[in-house]
Amino acid sequence: MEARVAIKTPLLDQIRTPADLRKFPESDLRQIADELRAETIDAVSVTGGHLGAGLGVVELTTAIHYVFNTPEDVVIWDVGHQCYPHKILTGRRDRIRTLRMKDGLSGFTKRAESEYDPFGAAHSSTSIASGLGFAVGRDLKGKTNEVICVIGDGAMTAGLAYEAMNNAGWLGNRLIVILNDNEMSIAPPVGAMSNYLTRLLSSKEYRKLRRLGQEIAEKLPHPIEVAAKRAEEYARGLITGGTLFEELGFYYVGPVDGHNMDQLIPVLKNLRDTDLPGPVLLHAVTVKGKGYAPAEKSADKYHGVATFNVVTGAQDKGKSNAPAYTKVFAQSLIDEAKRDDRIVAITAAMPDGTGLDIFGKEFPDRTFDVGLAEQHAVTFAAGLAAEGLKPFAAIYSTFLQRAYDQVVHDVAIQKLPVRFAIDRAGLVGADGATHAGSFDVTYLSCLPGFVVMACGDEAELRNMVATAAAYDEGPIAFRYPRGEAVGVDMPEHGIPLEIGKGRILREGTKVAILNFGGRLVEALKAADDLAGKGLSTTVADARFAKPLDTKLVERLAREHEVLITLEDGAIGGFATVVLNHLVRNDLIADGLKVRPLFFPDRFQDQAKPFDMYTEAGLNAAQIAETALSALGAPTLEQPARA
Ligand SMILES: Cc1ncc(C[n+]2csc(CCOP(=O)(O)OP(=O)(O)O)c2C)c(N)n1
Repeated sequence: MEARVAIKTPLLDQIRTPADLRKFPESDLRQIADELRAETIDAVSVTGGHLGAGLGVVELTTAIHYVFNTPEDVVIWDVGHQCYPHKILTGRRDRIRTLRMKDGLSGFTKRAESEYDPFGAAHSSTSIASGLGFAVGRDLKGKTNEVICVIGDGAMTAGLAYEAMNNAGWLGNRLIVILNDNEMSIAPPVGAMSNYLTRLLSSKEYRKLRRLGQEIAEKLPHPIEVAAKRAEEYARGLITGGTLFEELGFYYVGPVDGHNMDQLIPVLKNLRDTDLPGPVLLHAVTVKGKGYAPAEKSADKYHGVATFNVVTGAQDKGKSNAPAYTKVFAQSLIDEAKRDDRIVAITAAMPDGTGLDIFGKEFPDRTFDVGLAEQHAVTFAAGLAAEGLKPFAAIYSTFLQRAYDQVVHDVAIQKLPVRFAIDRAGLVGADGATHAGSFDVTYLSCLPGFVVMACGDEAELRNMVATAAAYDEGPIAFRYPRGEAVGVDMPEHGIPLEIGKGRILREGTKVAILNFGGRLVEALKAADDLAGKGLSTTVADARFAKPLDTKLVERLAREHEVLITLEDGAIGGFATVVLNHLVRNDLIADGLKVRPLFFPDRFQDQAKPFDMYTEAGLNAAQIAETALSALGAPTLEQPARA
């Protein structure tokens, strides 16, 4: 890597916690923010991670910790991907270059990490609901601290945010919500809410309210004055209707320039010092990637980056020999969609992450980015399926959790043929436990009528896309891991698989490894290791957790001394389906040792995927060890691995 530019941070060097920050005069805050921005850029250039969002809130972060008495005053960052500057100011600067690494700082807010992270996150739109919980709890306990939630305009498109605002407006507890409006989600935001916020910033009515906002910046009126002022404005015809936020019971303040300390500090002080009892929404306008030209210029504003060169902005993206699974999915779906015009695709604010940006270029009218709204995405897909279309809902395993009742109630019970393309199955590395795709096989395999597939390589993924496109009987899901695929030869077109039929890749006699999903390569390596010990090993790929290939399972159980099930998911998934079949049918004969391998019963912190899989006991050497110890044979010498 090229030499790094040394940065100078004389003021930031004197700040360990917000208490140190508060000792500085207001006139130094501009420079402190600039130093904080430089430190954030430098840190992320060596760790990779979320950059654009953090750069957009440098001033807000500085101002909030300056004006409010954190950690007594509770600050909740929505999603938490913008919290790196917050971590630097709250006692974690010395570890900021361990972000997202094994034993390092989490890339999100995390309760276990700091008292300045009162509520952990990583999935979006939880800040107002949790903040309201803090506010109501505070009032019940007779405390007087503030609760401040910072939520982006992208996160503001999720139903949960509205459910919380609806409740907050009704309950009327004191709560400060800061809407960080950068007119960006990961991709440019979509939907009526985005249009609404833009109108809010530009309309005549709001230019008037903006003046009101400025007055408020000088002095926030008492509740009674607010009411009087609004009555008077209505009477004079200045206001024709309240903002959506006001209708929900919030007092709306703004818009303010979220990078201008001279605006932010007085507004926040007034919010702090006013005796307004109910919830307030401060509308701050910011620029994602602010202050770093390569980020400001890029289409996604450097939402998530690899390590990079600070001077040029060039990211160190490794070369790969195999395509990414996501890309294989997108190209396979394009191939199917060319031949079947009923195929449509849905994403919840993740067009790049799911590959639907590629699909969307080919089929703009058949691609739907519904906003950061997985629940709606699934029910919308159910409606499309009921209307006779073939919807592919492309959602990460971890985010589909949010739409579980929609999967059960709107899709499964009605037997609607929604196709679920489940990306980021298994352990995901740097994003850690909140983003691991651990539970989908468990939560889908228990649903009557669901077909649940997982691919062991990219050719299988292509075939599974074709299988899903051809299958009209009911819901069907296929899962695939994050990142680079295996590098196998690809069929030109996908070939639909027989539903419920697995395959055998290698025939042996003593040990059988029955894989489901992303550990297939490790199963084959384990078979090699075992062959080195003279143990003949069968490797089979189940392809389906549901319906299970019972004939395959029975054969493996009958013809081997050890049967290992292998999957990249939690308990209750594939192994449970296999064990259930074996036990109910008395197939565990004398002498057969069955060893289910799946994720451990704990949330695993971030690390490199290989290390996380080692910790989970699911790499080749450990699979082979499992077989050897089941047979009472001497163990392998642990081979040195990269
Ligand atoms: C439930 C859920 N779905 C998807 C995501 C992925 N995601 C992370 S950040 C983000 C965009 C957030 O946009 P916004 O709130 O405007 O914040 P910004 O990054 O623009 O600051 C998305 C879609 C998520 N974290 N949680």
